[in-house]
Amino acid sequence: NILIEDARTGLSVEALKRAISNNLFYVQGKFPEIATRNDYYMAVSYAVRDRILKRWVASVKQYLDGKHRVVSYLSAEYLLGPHLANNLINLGIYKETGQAVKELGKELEWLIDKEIEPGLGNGGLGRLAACYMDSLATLEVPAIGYGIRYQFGIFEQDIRDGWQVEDTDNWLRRGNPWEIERRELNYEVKFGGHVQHYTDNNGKFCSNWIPDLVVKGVAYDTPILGYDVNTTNTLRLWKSEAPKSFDFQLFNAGGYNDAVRQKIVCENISKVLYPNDEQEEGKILRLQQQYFFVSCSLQDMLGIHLRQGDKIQDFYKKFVVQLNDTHPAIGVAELMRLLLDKYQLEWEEAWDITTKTFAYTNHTLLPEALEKWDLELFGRVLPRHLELIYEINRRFMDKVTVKFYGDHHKIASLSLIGEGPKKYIKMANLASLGSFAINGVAALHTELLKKTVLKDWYELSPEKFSNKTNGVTPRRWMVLSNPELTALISDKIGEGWIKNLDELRGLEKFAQDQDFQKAWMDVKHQQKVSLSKKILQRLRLRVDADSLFDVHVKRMHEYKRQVLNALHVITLYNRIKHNPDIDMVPRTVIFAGKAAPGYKMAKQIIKLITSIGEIVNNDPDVRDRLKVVFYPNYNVTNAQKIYPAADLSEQISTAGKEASGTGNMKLSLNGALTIGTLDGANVEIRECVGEENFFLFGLNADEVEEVRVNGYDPYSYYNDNPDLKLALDQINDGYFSHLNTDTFKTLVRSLMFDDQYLVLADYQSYIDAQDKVAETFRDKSKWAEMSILNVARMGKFSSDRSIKDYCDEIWKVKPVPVKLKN
Ligand code: 26W
Repeated sequence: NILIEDARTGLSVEALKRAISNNLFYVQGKFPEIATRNDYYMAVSYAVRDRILKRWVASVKQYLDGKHRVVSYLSAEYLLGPHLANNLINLGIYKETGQAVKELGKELEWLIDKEIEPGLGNGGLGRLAACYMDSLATLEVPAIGYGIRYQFGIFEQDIRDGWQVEDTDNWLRRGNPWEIERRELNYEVKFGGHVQHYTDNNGKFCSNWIPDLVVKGVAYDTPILGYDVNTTNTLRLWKSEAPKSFDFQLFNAGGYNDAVRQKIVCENISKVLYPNDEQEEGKILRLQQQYFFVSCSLQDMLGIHLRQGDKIQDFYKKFVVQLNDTHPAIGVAELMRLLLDKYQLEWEEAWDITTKTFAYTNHTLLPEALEKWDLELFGRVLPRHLELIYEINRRFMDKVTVKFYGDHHKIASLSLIGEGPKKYIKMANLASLGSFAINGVAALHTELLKKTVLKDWYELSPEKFSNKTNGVTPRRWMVLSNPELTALISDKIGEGWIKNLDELRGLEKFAQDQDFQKAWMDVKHQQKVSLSKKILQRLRLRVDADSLFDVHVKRMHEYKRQVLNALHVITLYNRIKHNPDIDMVPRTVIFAGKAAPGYKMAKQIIKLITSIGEIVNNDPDVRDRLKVVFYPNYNVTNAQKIYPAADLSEQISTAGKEASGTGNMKLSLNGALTIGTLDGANVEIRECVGEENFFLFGLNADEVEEVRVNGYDPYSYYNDNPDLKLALDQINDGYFSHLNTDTFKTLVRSLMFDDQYLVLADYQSYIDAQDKVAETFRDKSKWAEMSILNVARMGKFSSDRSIKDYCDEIWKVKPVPVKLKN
């Protein structure tokens, strides 16, 4: 018995070697002489998956049979990153697998690099969902993540002539060994049509939704294994297809072409991820995507619950459903529909269950990101839900009108329906009303939520509100991406920190130790050399690994102020031009990030950065003192290579605009010091690492408000600051664009006469902070000390801490350890 178990799923080098060969032969029908790199990647992945599977089965059995509450995370995005290396680390067999692969004549790293990452997310929100899945499993919390299996994830970015061009992300083209297709697990989802009302034999008022389109959602499961535990949770992503019966009917009626067209319409729903970050589009397909995955997921949960023989009334005891922003907020109306129309509950009972089930996380304060659906469009796609939302709102408005009698402004603001030239549905209001808990993602963000976008909701139900500061998983963002730093840290304080990040505190006492400082900076240097090689390969640009690596990586957005950084680069360049022998700290300024394809200004900013790079990098006067890099196609894979090499982390958003940020945490945990504003989680990072280890600049959120109220005049900043004026004039006059004055016209105008994000107001303060950075960097020992202290004090920003807080304060769930039986 034990022998068989070992042969199939043993963790020794021998067992792994045999498993890889077996997979190559029996699963893929290949032998070493003809096997390709991808064949080997597949074989290793299947071998690893086999080892995860028995843990997965044990986990599912343990908590779906038992009486444990399960966390259901609803998210339109999961930015998972490559699986193989992560699973090897979480299983604890990285070394053994490396050895096994070596003995088969291949290199593990070479196979790991072959994986195409699943880019099923845009940025922060999607990556947070992935970190949370890792922490839920590691903390042994029963959880299911639900989402969409987009056939095409976030587009791939290429840079041509300095501009961004997009290419489709065909991530499934070589197959996906990590998912298991579950054809038998599928649900029907209705769209469009109309609703019939009738009274049944018992005199009960009933509704019958007659759709004009029915789509089938098929489950694809990916195991999410925790670190150093058996717990393996499920990420269940839905793919849309045409239901067999439906096209069959059309086919029989002679409508072959119609049947084929229907099939395409159905499959389109999970075809592609919307590449917009913080910008609402209001497209029908997007609403269809949201409803599609939420409906499948709720039907699935109800099925699981009822199969266990439990009462429908106890649904909320079995599942707590977290809404990752408002994208799945339609779930509130959908659960009501299912409880009323399918399970025949009374309104009050259904509403009671619904509002005990959902909790809502808000991820943004930007007004343009708030989801609103044109009411007419909404009614065409989801006629029954429109009725339900009207009824939810009618009952709510009855109460609110009494409570806030005469305060029309407040009543209108709380309404689920917005009035104007066109009526619309406010998803944040639906989420807030339908949830028992509402949270922001950093302390400042939560405070601003209570004061601004959700003010009226806070005044109505203050007890629902709490803060849950974001976190990131140290497994992927330290152990996996920075094995050298991991080894150095573990050598000093043991490996406990990987599961209990507060233990990093143990590094504090070595912060001034000369030998440790040297080892610390050696690791950093090694990482910078690696990244330099990548930059040389990818961009044919030579950068100096001894220079200060100044890293600004995130989605391109005006509020994130990549332009402010670009102005600093120009200012440094002008100092060199003005005084060619100037003694300055050499810098490599590294940018990376995608712009939403329709976001003109963000694309122009990319062009600005690449154009500055072209001038600066090729100017012989500059010598090796300044380099500008735009690293293309920023994704999880590339982020893992960039973070470890950073000396300086740019977190320079306009105060009050970045909800939290999570790249700030990843960079800091890899030893980068932060230059930043008092925005999002920067505030808490600074509190933790100590103000003396953080380069602060700029207006705070209150001052930003004040400047705006008093009438902001960017032009006066331009006029009064010669360095700023010179930089902007150069951009405007075509200094960086072959004297073409059109290229950056809209950008410069927007900065000088509008400047929504107060770039000009913060310019001088930023330059001063950057000068302080450079001065500090000259003192290598001081820098090392700050960097060590910085890492030592970052324990709070583990996603394990975030998830613990959610578990204790919102979900009320406890760990359920999974034991393996042989
Ligand atoms: C509907 C268009 C759209 C798409 C995505 C609007 C808004 C979004 C997301 C909410 C944007 C997002 O990713 N927000 C980021 O969430 C992170 C995780 O909480 C935070 O760290 C970032 O500060 C926040 O910008």
